[in-house]
Amino acid sequence: VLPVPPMSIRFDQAAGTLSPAGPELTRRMSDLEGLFLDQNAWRTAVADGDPIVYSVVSSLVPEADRELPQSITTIQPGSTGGEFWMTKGHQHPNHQGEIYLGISGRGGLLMFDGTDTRWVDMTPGTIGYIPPGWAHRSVNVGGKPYSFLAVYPGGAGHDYGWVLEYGLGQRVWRQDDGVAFGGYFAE
Ligand code: S6P
Ligand code: ZN
Repeated sequence: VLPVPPMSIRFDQAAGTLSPAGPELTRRMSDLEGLFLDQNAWRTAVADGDPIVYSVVSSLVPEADRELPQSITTIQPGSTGGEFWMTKGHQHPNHQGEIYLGISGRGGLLMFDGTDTRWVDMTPGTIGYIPPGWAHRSVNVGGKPYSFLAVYPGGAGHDYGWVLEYGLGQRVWRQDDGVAFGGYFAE
């Protein structure tokens, strides 16, 4: 892993880019297998153009012990089977904390420690804190793209299997007048 010097990093909000730029990632509907409760609606959305659900741009700071990498995630507005578009969600295997800063749009931070579920409304300027041991997923509950900055310990790692097995405690549903929460697993 190459060390990086002290530096500033520019975020161009209109273009959604960081410079200097590190790795970029695009997650399409097909990358979200097994995450929406309504599997038929998910399959239909994959067949119907397989839209981009979210993208992540990262700075050059490496994911290595003692470093503090950052990334900006932008989730597109939408819902599948009534469930708001969201990130896959993960647990940090080494149980390390993380902070998010809302940049634009309206979203939320869903956290689950295996027993309790917490929801933090995220609007521009909100700092959301994810304590060690809390799996987390971001959800766009608005009509425009939702972007946030994440800063996390470089050695934290990302366990996506944890969420497939244990879920996130709650699901976030689109309602005429806003947002509704429901149980994670089908009855
Ligand atoms: C990393 C941090 C975020 C997410 C990103 C995408 O620890 O929590 O940068 O990686 O929001 O979500 P996911 O669940 O696909 O990694
Ligand atoms: Zn994380």
